[in-house]
Amino acid sequence: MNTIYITTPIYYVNAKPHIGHAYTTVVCDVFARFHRMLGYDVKFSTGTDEHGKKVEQSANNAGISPQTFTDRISKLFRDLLPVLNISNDDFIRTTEERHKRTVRYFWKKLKDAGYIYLGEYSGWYDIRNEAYFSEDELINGKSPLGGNVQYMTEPCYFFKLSAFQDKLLKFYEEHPDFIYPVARKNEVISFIKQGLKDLAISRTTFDWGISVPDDPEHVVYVWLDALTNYLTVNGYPDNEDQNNDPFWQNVYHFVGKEIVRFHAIYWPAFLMAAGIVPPKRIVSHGWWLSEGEKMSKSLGNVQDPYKYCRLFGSDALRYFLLREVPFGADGNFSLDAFISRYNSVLANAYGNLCNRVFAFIRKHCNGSVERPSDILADDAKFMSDVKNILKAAIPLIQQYNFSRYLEKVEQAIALANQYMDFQKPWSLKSTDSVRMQDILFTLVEQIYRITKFFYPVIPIAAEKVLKVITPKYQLTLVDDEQIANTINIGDFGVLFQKIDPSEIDTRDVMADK
Ligand code: ME8
Repeated sequence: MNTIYITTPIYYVNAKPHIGHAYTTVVCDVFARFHRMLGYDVKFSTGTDEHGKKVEQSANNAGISPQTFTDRISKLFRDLLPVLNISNDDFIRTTEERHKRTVRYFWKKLKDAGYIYLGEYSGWYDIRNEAYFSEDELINGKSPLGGNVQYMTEPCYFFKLSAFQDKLLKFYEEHPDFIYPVARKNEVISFIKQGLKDLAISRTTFDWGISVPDDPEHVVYVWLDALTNYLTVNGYPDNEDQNNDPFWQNVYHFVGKEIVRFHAIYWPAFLMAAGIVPPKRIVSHGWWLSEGEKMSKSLGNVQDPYKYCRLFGSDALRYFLLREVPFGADGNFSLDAFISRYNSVLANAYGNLCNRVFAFIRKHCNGSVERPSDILADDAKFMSDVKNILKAAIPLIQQYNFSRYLEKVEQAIALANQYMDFQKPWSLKSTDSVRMQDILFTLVEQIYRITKFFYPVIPIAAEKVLKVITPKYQLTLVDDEQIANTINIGDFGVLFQKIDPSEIDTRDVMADK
Protein backbone atom coordinates (compact mmCIF):
# COMPACT_ATOMS: atom_id res chain seq x y z
CA MET A 1 0.00 0.00 0.00
CA ASN A 2 1.19 3.52 -0.76
CA THR A 3 1.85 5.67 2.27
CA ILE A 4 2.09 9.40 2.78
CA TYR A 5 2.84 11.52 5.82
CA ILE A 6 1.49 15.07 5.66
CA THR A 7 2.36 17.81 8.14
CA THR A 8 1.32 21.39 8.84
CA PRO A 9 3.79 23.68 10.57
CA ILE A 10 3.25 23.60 14.31
CA TYR A 11 1.84 27.00 15.16
CA TYR A 12 3.17 29.43 17.73
CA VAL A 13 0.95 29.86 20.74
CA ASN A 14 1.63 33.57 21.14
CA ALA A 15 -1.78 34.44 19.69
CA LYS A 16 -4.99 32.74 18.66
CA PRO A 17 -5.39 31.13 15.22
CA HIS A 18 -6.38 33.19 12.19
CA ILE A 19 -7.27 32.51 8.57
CA GLY A 20 -3.59 32.07 7.60
CA HIS A 21 -3.21 29.13 10.02
CA ALA A 22 -6.57 27.73 8.97
CA TYR A 23 -5.40 27.83 5.35
CA THR A 24 -2.34 25.59 5.72
CA THR A 25 -4.33 23.18 7.85
CA VAL A 26 -7.16 23.00 5.30
CA VAL A 27 -4.70 22.53 2.42
CA CYS A 28 -3.15 19.59 4.27
CA ASP A 29 -6.57 18.17 5.07
CA VAL A 30 -7.63 18.27 1.42
CA PHE A 31 -4.35 16.66 0.41
CA ALA A 32 -4.86 13.99 3.09
CA ARG A 33 -8.49 13.23 2.18
CA PHE A 34 -7.59 13.12 -1.49
CA HIS A 35 -4.81 10.59 -0.89
CA ARG A 36 -7.04 8.46 1.32
CA MET A 37 -9.48 8.35 -1.58
CA LEU A 38 -6.67 7.19 -3.84
CA GLY A 39 -6.06 4.33 -1.44
CA TYR A 40 -3.05 5.70 0.41
CA ASP A 41 -2.37 4.95 4.04
CA VAL A 42 -2.18 8.54 5.33
CA LYS A 43 -0.62 9.98 8.46
CA PHE A 44 -1.56 13.62 8.96
CA SER A 45 -0.36 15.75 11.83
CA THR A 46 -0.61 19.29 13.11
CA GLY A 47 0.05 20.91 16.46
CA THR A 48 1.52 23.78 18.43
CA ASP A 49 5.03 25.17 18.95
CA GLU A 50 5.11 26.26 22.56
CA HIS A 51 8.61 27.10 23.75
CA GLY A 52 10.79 30.17 23.47
CA LYS A 53 11.36 33.61 24.86
CA LYS A 54 8.43 35.10 22.99
CA VAL A 55 5.95 32.72 24.65
CA GLU A 56 7.57 33.25 28.04
CA GLN A 57 7.15 37.01 27.58
CA SER A 58 3.55 36.75 26.40
CA ALA A 59 2.75 34.63 29.47
CA ASN A 60 4.47 37.18 31.74
CA ASN A 61 2.47 39.97 30.13
CA ALA A 62 -0.72 38.01 30.74
CA GLY A 63 0.36 37.46 34.37
CA ILE A 64 0.19 33.65 34.15
CA SER A 65 2.68 30.81 33.97
CA PRO A 66 3.95 29.77 30.53
CA GLN A 67 2.32 26.35 30.97
CA THR A 68 -1.11 27.82 31.74
CA PHE A 69 -0.68 30.27 28.89
CA THR A 70 0.30 27.61 26.36
CA ASP A 71 -2.46 25.25 27.53
CA ARG A 72 -4.96 28.00 26.85
CA ILE A 73 -3.78 29.01 23.39
CA SER A 74 -2.92 25.52 22.21
CA LYS A 75 -6.52 24.58 22.97
CA LEU A 76 -7.74 27.29 20.60
CA PHE A 77 -5.72 25.67 17.80
CA ARG A 78 -6.88 22.18 18.73
CA ASP A 79 -10.53 23.19 19.04
CA LEU A 80 -10.41 24.81 15.61
CA LEU A 81 -9.74 21.42 13.99
CA PRO A 82 -13.23 19.91 14.35
CA VAL A 83 -14.71 23.32 13.47
CA LEU A 84 -12.80 23.22 10.16
CA ASN A 85 -13.56 19.51 9.83
CA ILE A 86 -9.89 18.50 9.81
CA SER A 87 -9.08 14.78 9.66
CA ASN A 88 -5.70 14.85 11.41
CA ASP A 89 -4.34 11.71 13.04
CA ASP A 90 -2.22 13.49 15.61
CA PHE A 91 -1.94 16.82 17.37
CA ILE A 92 1.47 17.45 18.82
CA ARG A 93 2.42 19.95 21.49
CA THR A 94 6.11 20.60 21.99
CA THR A 95 5.54 20.72 25.75
CA GLU A 96 4.56 17.04 25.78
CA GLU A 97 6.91 14.50 27.38
CA ARG A 98 7.04 12.35 24.24
CA HIS A 99 8.43 15.32 22.34
CA LYS A 100 10.97 16.37 24.98
CA ARG A 101 12.30 12.83 24.94
CA THR A 102 12.64 12.85 21.16
CA VAL A 103 14.39 16.23 21.11
CA ARG A 104 16.92 15.16 23.75
CA TYR A 105 17.60 11.92 21.93
CA PHE A 106 17.99 13.74 18.63
CA TRP A 107 20.35 16.25 20.26
CA LYS A 108 22.54 13.43 21.55
CA LYS A 109 22.62 11.90 18.09
CA LEU A 110 23.89 15.18 16.63
CA LYS A 111 26.40 15.55 19.45
CA ASP A 112 27.68 11.97 19.23
CA ALA A 113 28.15 12.42 15.50
CA GLY A 114 30.39 15.42 16.24
CA TYR A 115 28.15 18.16 14.88
CA ILE A 116 27.60 20.09 18.13
CA TYR A 117 30.23 22.16 19.98
CA LEU A 118 30.15 24.75 22.78
CA GLY A 119 31.05 28.37 21.93
CA GLU A 120 29.85 31.89 22.58
CA TYR A 121 27.36 33.91 20.68
CA SER A 122 26.87 37.64 20.32
CA GLY A 123 24.48 39.36 18.02
CA TRP A 124 21.22 41.16 17.51
CA TYR A 125 18.41 38.94 18.70
CA ASP A 126 14.93 39.28 17.23
CA ILE A 127 12.68 38.14 20.04
CA ARG A 128 9.50 37.88 18.01
CA ASN A 129 11.13 35.64 15.41
CA GLU A 130 13.58 33.86 17.72
CA ALA A 131 16.58 34.53 15.50
CA TYR A 132 19.96 36.22 15.73
CA PHE A 133 21.17 38.70 13.12
CA SER A 134 24.47 40.40 12.47
CA GLU A 135 24.78 44.20 12.42
CA ASP A 136 24.82 44.38 8.62
CA GLU A 137 21.63 42.34 8.34
CA LEU A 138 19.55 44.87 10.30
CA ILE A 139 17.16 47.11 8.40
CA ASN A 140 16.44 50.50 10.01
CA GLY A 141 17.42 49.12 13.40
CA LYS A 142 15.05 46.16 13.10
CA SER A 143 15.64 42.56 12.09
CA PRO A 144 15.10 41.66 8.42
CA LEU A 145 11.97 39.84 9.63
CA GLY A 146 10.64 43.12 11.03
CA GLY A 147 11.03 42.37 14.76
CA ASN A 148 12.65 44.58 17.40
CA VAL A 149 16.18 43.49 18.26
CA GLN A 150 18.42 43.59 21.29
CA TYR A 151 22.19 42.97 21.51
CA MET A 152 23.04 39.83 23.44
CA THR A 153 26.07 37.68 24.26
CA GLU A 154 25.64 34.19 25.66
CA PRO A 155 27.48 30.88 25.91
CA CYS A 156 25.93 28.70 23.36
CA TYR A 157 26.06 25.37 21.61
CA PHE A 158 26.56 25.47 17.88
CA PHE A 159 25.52 23.12 15.14
CA LYS A 160 28.11 22.73 12.36
CA LEU A 161 25.79 23.92 9.64
CA SER A 162 28.78 25.11 7.59
CA ALA A 163 29.72 21.46 7.04
CA PHE A 164 26.49 20.97 5.06
CA GLN A 165 26.81 23.62 2.40
CA ASP A 166 27.94 21.27 -0.38
CA LYS A 167 25.89 18.33 0.85
CA LEU A 168 22.71 20.41 0.71
CA LEU A 169 23.45 21.75 -2.76
CA LYS A 170 24.12 18.23 -3.96
CA PHE A 171 20.92 17.01 -2.30
CA TYR A 172 18.80 19.65 -4.09
CA GLU A 173 20.45 18.71 -7.37
CA GLU A 174 19.68 15.05 -6.86
CA HIS A 175 16.13 15.78 -5.68
CA PRO A 176 14.94 18.54 -7.99
CA ASP A 177 11.37 18.40 -6.60
CA PHE A 178 12.42 18.72 -2.97
CA ILE A 179 11.35 22.37 -2.66
CA TYR A 180 8.13 23.63 -4.22
CA PRO A 181 7.78 26.02 -5.98
CA VAL A 182 10.96 26.54 -8.00
CA ALA A 183 11.15 30.24 -7.09
CA ARG A 184 11.58 29.30 -3.41
CA LYS A 185 14.13 26.64 -4.32
CA ASN A 186 16.19 29.22 -6.19
CA GLU A 187 16.08 31.54 -3.17
CA VAL A 188 17.32 28.75 -0.94
CA ILE A 189 20.13 27.85 -3.31
CA SER A 190 21.35 31.42 -3.64
CA PHE A 191 21.15 31.86 0.14
CA ILE A 192 23.36 28.80 0.65
CA LYS A 193 25.78 29.89 -2.03
CA GLN A 194 26.48 33.04 0.00
CA GLY A 195 27.97 30.73 2.63
CA LEU A 196 26.46 28.91 5.61
CA LYS A 197 27.61 29.83 9.10
CA ASP A 198 27.35 27.50 12.07
CA LEU A 199 24.04 27.81 13.83
CA ALA A 200 23.46 28.72 17.48
CA ILE A 201 21.21 25.96 18.81
CA SER A 202 20.94 26.67 22.52
CA ARG A 203 19.96 29.63 24.70
CA THR A 204 20.75 30.56 28.29
CA THR A 205 18.80 33.83 28.54
CA PHE A 206 15.44 32.24 29.34
CA ASP A 207 14.09 28.98 30.79
CA TRP A 208 10.96 28.17 28.83
CA GLY A 209 12.28 25.39 26.64
CA ILE A 210 13.62 21.86 26.58
CA SER A 211 16.81 21.66 28.61
CA VAL A 212 19.93 20.50 26.81
CA PRO A 213 21.00 16.98 27.82
CA ASP A 214 23.77 17.13 30.47
CA ASP A 215 23.78 20.96 30.54
CA PRO A 216 20.49 22.22 32.01
CA GLU A 217 21.63 25.88 31.97
CA HIS A 218 20.83 25.77 28.27
CA VAL A 219 17.51 25.29 26.53
CA VAL A 220 17.30 23.94 23.00
CA TYR A 221 16.88 26.56 20.26
CA VAL A 222 13.18 26.73 19.46
CA TRP A 223 13.56 25.85 15.76
CA LEU A 224 15.55 22.69 16.49
CA ASP A 225 12.89 21.84 19.08
CA ALA A 226 10.01 22.64 16.70
CA LEU A 227 11.29 20.89 13.57
CA THR A 228 11.89 17.71 15.54
CA ASN A 229 8.11 17.45 16.08
CA TYR A 230 7.90 15.72 12.71
CA LEU A 231 10.01 12.88 14.07
CA THR A 232 8.17 12.73 17.39
CA VAL A 233 4.88 12.22 15.57
CA ASN A 234 6.47 9.44 13.56
CA GLY A 235 7.43 7.55 16.70
CA TYR A 236 11.13 8.44 16.86
CA PRO A 237 13.25 7.29 18.68
CA ASP A 238 11.29 4.12 19.54
CA ASN A 239 10.78 3.79 15.81
CA GLU A 240 14.44 4.56 15.22
CA ASP A 241 14.94 3.30 11.68
CA GLN A 242 13.23 6.23 9.98
CA ASN A 243 15.11 5.60 6.75
CA ASN A 244 13.10 2.44 6.26
CA ASP A 245 9.87 3.86 7.57
CA PRO A 246 7.27 4.11 4.79
CA PHE A 247 5.78 7.32 6.22
CA TRP A 248 9.12 9.05 6.67
CA GLN A 249 10.12 8.11 3.12
CA ASN A 250 7.07 10.02 1.89
CA VAL A 251 6.81 12.99 4.21
CA TYR A 252 5.39 16.23 2.82
CA HIS A 253 5.92 19.33 4.97
CA PHE A 254 3.46 22.09 3.97
CA VAL A 255 4.65 25.53 5.09
CA GLY A 256 4.15 29.23 4.46
CA LYS A 257 6.87 30.78 2.30
CA GLU A 258 8.49 32.64 5.24
CA ILE A 259 9.63 29.42 6.91
CA VAL A 260 11.00 27.61 3.86
CA ARG A 261 14.55 28.39 4.95
CA PHE A 262 14.13 26.57 8.25
CA HIS A 263 12.58 23.54 6.57
CA ALA A 264 14.74 23.37 3.47
CA ILE A 265 18.15 24.20 4.98
CA TYR A 266 18.30 23.61 8.73
CA TRP A 267 16.01 20.62 8.84
CA PRO A 268 17.69 18.47 6.15
CA ALA A 269 21.09 19.40 7.63
CA PHE A 270 20.03 18.29 11.14
CA LEU A 271 18.62 15.09 9.70
CA MET A 272 21.71 14.32 7.61
CA ALA A 273 23.84 14.89 10.71
CA ALA A 274 21.72 12.35 12.58
CA GLY A 275 21.92 9.87 9.71
CA ILE A 276 18.26 10.30 8.74
CA VAL A 277 17.20 10.97 5.17
CA PRO A 278 15.71 14.43 4.56
CA PRO A 279 11.98 14.79 3.96
CA LYS A 280 10.58 14.13 0.52
CA ARG A 281 9.00 17.53 -0.10
CA ILE A 282 8.88 21.02 1.34
CA VAL A 283 5.74 22.48 -0.19
CA SER A 284 5.33 26.18 0.37
CA HIS A 285 2.44 28.53 -0.21
CA GLY A 286 1.90 32.29 -0.28
CA TRP A 287 0.27 34.61 2.22
CA TRP A 288 -3.24 35.68 2.86
CA LEU A 289 -3.25 39.43 2.91
CA SER A 290 -5.75 41.63 4.63
CA GLU A 291 -5.89 45.31 3.82
CA GLY A 292 -2.92 44.70 1.50
CA GLU A 293 -0.55 43.35 4.16
CA LYS A 294 0.30 39.89 5.39
CA MET A 295 -2.38 38.79 7.78
CA SER A 296 -0.68 38.52 11.13
CA LYS A 297 -1.59 39.11 14.73
CA SER A 298 1.14 41.68 15.21
CA LEU A 299 -0.31 43.83 12.42
CA GLY A 300 -3.82 43.54 13.87
CA ASN A 301 -5.45 42.63 10.57
CA VAL A 302 -6.43 39.02 11.13
CA GLN A 303 -9.65 37.33 10.10
CA ASP A 304 -11.16 34.78 12.45
CA PRO A 305 -11.82 31.31 10.98
CA TYR A 306 -14.23 30.49 13.82
CA LYS A 307 -16.47 33.35 12.71
CA TYR A 308 -16.55 32.28 9.07
CA CYS A 309 -17.35 28.68 9.97
CA ARG A 310 -20.11 29.75 12.32
CA LEU A 311 -21.74 32.03 9.76
CA PHE A 312 -21.24 30.09 6.53
CA GLY A 313 -20.10 26.58 7.49
CA SER A 314 -16.69 24.96 7.25
CA ASP A 315 -17.26 23.65 3.71
CA ALA A 316 -17.73 27.19 2.45
CA LEU A 317 -14.56 28.47 4.10
CA ARG A 318 -12.53 25.48 2.91
CA TYR A 319 -13.79 25.92 -0.64
CA PHE A 320 -13.08 29.64 -0.70
CA LEU A 321 -9.56 29.27 0.70
CA LEU A 322 -8.57 26.75 -1.94
CA ARG A 323 -10.41 28.27 -4.88
CA GLU A 324 -9.69 31.96 -4.51
CA VAL A 325 -5.91 31.97 -4.80
CA PRO A 326 -3.61 29.80 -6.92
CA PHE A 327 -1.48 27.80 -4.49
CA GLY A 328 1.88 29.51 -4.01
CA ALA A 329 0.64 33.05 -4.72
CA ASP A 330 -0.42 35.70 -2.21
CA GLY A 331 -4.10 36.57 -2.09
CA ASN A 332 -6.45 39.04 -0.56
CA PHE A 333 -9.09 37.79 1.83
CA SER A 334 -12.32 39.65 1.27
CA LEU A 335 -15.89 39.06 2.38
CA ASP A 336 -17.24 40.20 -1.00
CA ALA A 337 -15.18 37.64 -2.89
CA PHE A 338 -16.19 35.00 -0.36
CA ILE A 339 -19.91 35.66 -0.82
CA SER A 340 -19.64 35.87 -4.57
CA ARG A 341 -17.88 32.50 -4.94
CA TYR A 342 -20.18 30.90 -2.41
CA ASN A 343 -23.30 32.05 -4.20
CA SER A 344 -22.20 31.36 -7.74
CA VAL A 345 -20.64 27.93 -7.25
CA LEU A 346 -21.81 26.34 -4.01
CA ALA A 347 -25.36 27.69 -3.87
CA ASN A 348 -26.17 28.11 -7.57
CA ALA A 349 -24.12 25.79 -9.75
CA TYR A 350 -23.66 22.80 -7.44
CA GLY A 351 -26.32 23.14 -4.74
CA ASN A 352 -29.00 23.99 -7.20
CA LEU A 353 -28.06 21.14 -9.55
CA CYS A 354 -28.42 18.60 -6.74
CA ASN A 355 -31.60 20.18 -5.47
CA ARG A 356 -33.39 20.34 -8.75
CA VAL A 357 -32.44 16.82 -9.85
CA PHE A 358 -33.34 15.24 -6.51
CA ALA A 359 -36.52 17.26 -6.05
CA PHE A 360 -37.65 16.40 -9.57
CA ILE A 361 -37.10 12.68 -9.02
CA ARG A 362 -39.02 12.79 -5.75
CA LYS A 363 -41.87 14.71 -7.27
CA HIS A 364 -42.23 13.09 -10.68
CA CYS A 365 -40.66 9.63 -10.38
CA ASN A 366 -41.82 8.57 -6.90
CA GLY A 367 -38.26 9.11 -5.71
CA SER A 368 -36.83 6.29 -7.82
CA VAL A 369 -34.97 5.98 -11.14
CA GLU A 370 -33.61 2.94 -13.00
CA ARG A 371 -30.42 2.55 -15.03
CA PRO A 372 -31.34 3.24 -18.66
CA SER A 373 -31.39 0.37 -21.10
CA ASP A 374 -30.63 2.77 -23.94
CA ILE A 375 -27.81 5.26 -23.93
CA LEU A 376 -28.18 7.96 -26.57
CA ALA A 377 -25.24 9.73 -28.16
CA ASP A 378 -25.91 12.86 -26.07
CA ASP A 379 -25.80 10.85 -22.86
CA ALA A 380 -22.62 9.05 -23.85
CA LYS A 381 -20.92 12.33 -24.72
CA PHE A 382 -21.99 13.94 -21.46
CA MET A 383 -20.74 10.95 -19.49
CA SER A 384 -17.39 10.76 -21.23
CA ASP A 385 -16.84 14.52 -21.04
CA VAL A 386 -17.38 14.48 -17.27
CA LYS A 387 -15.14 11.47 -16.92
CA ASN A 388 -12.32 13.07 -18.91
CA ILE A 389 -12.51 16.33 -17.01
CA LEU A 390 -12.39 14.59 -13.65
CA LYS A 391 -9.56 12.32 -14.73
CA ALA A 392 -7.52 15.36 -15.73
CA ALA A 393 -8.13 16.83 -12.26
CA ILE A 394 -6.26 14.13 -10.34
CA PRO A 395 -2.70 15.17 -11.28
CA LEU A 396 -3.56 18.78 -10.43
CA ILE A 397 -3.83 17.97 -6.73
CA GLN A 398 -0.61 16.03 -6.92
CA GLN A 399 0.90 19.26 -8.29
CA TYR A 400 -0.67 21.26 -5.40
CA ASN A 401 -2.82 23.08 -7.95
CA PHE A 402 -5.94 23.17 -5.80
CA SER A 403 -7.60 26.08 -7.56
CA ARG A 404 -7.26 24.48 -11.02
CA TYR A 405 -8.54 21.21 -9.57
CA LEU A 406 -11.65 23.01 -8.37
CA GLU A 407 -12.01 24.69 -11.76
CA LYS A 408 -12.20 21.20 -13.28
CA VAL A 409 -14.83 20.12 -10.77
CA GLU A 410 -16.78 23.27 -11.61
CA GLN A 411 -16.48 22.54 -15.34
CA ALA A 412 -18.02 19.13 -14.75
CA ILE A 413 -20.84 20.73 -12.72
CA ALA A 414 -21.46 23.19 -15.55
CA LEU A 415 -21.69 20.30 -18.02
CA ALA A 416 -24.32 18.62 -15.84
CA ASN A 417 -26.37 21.81 -15.66
CA GLN A 418 -26.09 22.25 -19.42
CA TYR A 419 -27.14 18.65 -20.02
CA MET A 420 -30.20 19.11 -17.84
CA ASP A 421 -31.14 22.42 -19.46
CA PHE A 422 -30.70 20.96 -22.92
CA GLN A 423 -32.49 17.64 -22.30
CA LYS A 424 -35.36 19.35 -20.44
CA PRO A 425 -36.66 16.28 -18.57
CA TRP A 426 -39.65 18.36 -17.36
CA SER A 427 -40.90 18.62 -20.96
CA LEU A 428 -41.12 14.82 -21.23
CA LYS A 429 -43.38 14.26 -18.21
CA SER A 430 -46.45 13.38 -20.23
CA THR A 431 -44.85 12.41 -23.54
CA ASP A 432 -41.93 10.09 -22.75
CA SER A 433 -41.52 9.22 -19.09
CA VAL A 434 -38.97 6.50 -19.89
CA ARG A 435 -36.60 8.94 -21.57
CA MET A 436 -37.26 11.42 -18.76
CA GLN A 437 -36.12 8.83 -16.20
CA ASP A 438 -33.08 7.90 -18.30
CA ILE A 439 -31.98 11.53 -18.31
CA LEU A 440 -32.43 11.78 -14.56
CA PHE A 441 -30.54 8.59 -13.86
CA THR A 442 -27.69 9.79 -16.04
CA LEU A 443 -27.63 13.05 -14.10
CA VAL A 444 -27.64 11.32 -10.73
CA GLU A 445 -24.78 9.07 -11.77
CA GLN A 446 -22.68 12.03 -12.88
CA ILE A 447 -23.55 14.03 -9.76
CA TYR A 448 -22.28 11.05 -7.77
CA ARG A 449 -18.96 11.06 -9.69
CA ILE A 450 -18.50 14.80 -9.48
CA THR A 451 -19.37 14.87 -5.79
CA LYS A 452 -16.66 12.36 -4.97
CA PHE A 453 -14.15 14.76 -6.52
CA PHE A 454 -15.63 17.64 -4.54
CA TYR A 455 -15.51 15.63 -1.31
CA PRO A 456 -11.94 16.44 -0.15
CA VAL A 457 -12.80 20.15 -0.19
CA ILE A 458 -16.44 20.17 0.98
CA PRO A 459 -16.72 16.90 2.92
CA ILE A 460 -19.93 17.68 4.82
CA ALA A 461 -22.06 18.65 1.83
CA ALA A 462 -20.50 15.96 -0.35
CA GLU A 463 -21.32 13.20 2.10
CA LYS A 464 -24.90 14.45 2.32
CA VAL A 465 -25.24 14.21 -1.45
CA LEU A 466 -23.55 10.82 -1.72
CA LYS A 467 -25.74 9.47 1.06
CA VAL A 468 -28.91 10.61 -0.69
CA ILE A 469 -27.82 8.76 -3.82
CA THR A 470 -26.73 5.60 -2.04
CA PRO A 471 -26.16 4.76 1.61
CA LYS A 472 -23.33 2.50 0.37
CA TYR A 473 -21.26 5.29 -1.17
CA GLN A 474 -17.52 4.72 -1.35
CA LEU A 475 -14.95 7.41 -0.78
CA THR A 476 -12.61 6.28 -3.52
CA LEU A 477 -11.26 7.78 -6.70
CA VAL A 478 -9.39 4.75 -7.94
CA ASP A 479 -12.05 2.67 -9.62
CA ASP A 480 -14.72 3.44 -12.11
CA GLU A 481 -17.36 2.60 -9.57
CA GLN A 482 -20.92 2.32 -10.86
CA ILE A 483 -23.89 3.14 -8.70
CA ALA A 484 -26.71 0.61 -8.27
CA ASN A 485 -29.19 0.03 -11.08
CA THR A 486 -32.03 1.45 -9.02
CA ILE A 487 -31.59 4.71 -7.19
CA ASN A 488 -33.99 5.82 -4.47
CA ILE A 489 -33.71 9.45 -3.56
CA GLY A 490 -34.62 10.25 0.04
CA ASP A 491 -35.50 13.52 1.66
CA PHE A 492 -33.01 16.24 0.86
CA GLY A 493 -32.76 19.76 2.29
CA VAL A 494 -31.11 22.83 0.81
CA LEU A 495 -27.39 22.17 0.47
CA PHE A 496 -26.05 25.73 0.49
CA GLN A 497 -28.47 28.49 1.43
CA LYS A 498 -27.85 31.47 -0.80
CA ILE A 499 -26.28 34.42 1.06
CA ASP A 500 -27.93 37.80 0.77
CA PRO A 501 -25.04 40.25 1.29
CA SER A 502 -27.42 42.88 2.65
CA GLU A 503 -28.28 40.54 5.52
CA ILE A 504 -24.68 40.04 6.63
CA ASP A 505 -23.64 42.19 9.52
CA THR A 506 -20.01 42.80 8.55
CA ARG A 507 -19.18 43.32 12.20
CA ASP A 508 -19.66 39.56 12.62
CA VAL A 509 -16.75 38.77 10.33
CA MET A 510 -14.67 41.92 10.59
CA ALA A 511 -10.92 41.70 11.19
CA ASP A 512 -10.08 41.66 14.89
CA LYS A 513 -8.27 44.78 15.97
O1 ME8 B 1 6.23 29.85 12.02
N1 ME8 B 1 -1.08 33.51 5.11
O2 ME8 B 1 4.52 29.38 13.49
P1 ME8 B 1 3.42 30.48 13.12
C1 ME8 B 1 -0.88 32.20 4.91
N2 ME8 B 1 6.07 27.85 14.90
N3 ME8 B 1 -0.42 31.36 5.86
C2 ME8 B 1 -0.15 31.88 7.05
C3 ME8 B 1 -0.32 33.26 7.33
C4 ME8 B 1 -0.82 34.09 6.29
N4 ME8 B 1 -1.05 35.38 6.45
N5 ME8 B 1 0.03 33.47 8.61
C5 ME8 B 1 0.41 32.26 9.12
C6 ME8 B 1 5.76 29.25 12.98
N6 ME8 B 1 0.31 31.30 8.17
C7 ME8 B 1 6.58 28.14 13.62
C8 ME8 B 1 6.57 26.93 12.72
S1 ME8 B 1 7.19 24.39 12.15
C9 ME8 B 1 8.35 23.31 12.66
C10 ME8 B 1 7.36 25.76 13.21
C11 ME8 B 1 0.60 29.87 8.33
O3 ME8 B 1 2.39 30.41 14.17
C12 ME8 B 1 1.69 29.41 7.38
O4 ME8 B 1 1.66 28.02 7.25
O5 ME8 B 1 4.07 31.79 12.85
C13 ME8 B 1 2.92 29.81 8.15
O6 ME8 B 1 4.09 29.15 7.70
C14 ME8 B 1 2.53 29.36 9.53
O7 ME8 B 1 1.12 29.67 9.62
C15 ME8 B 1 3.32 30.14 10.58
O8 ME8 B 1 2.78 29.89 11.82
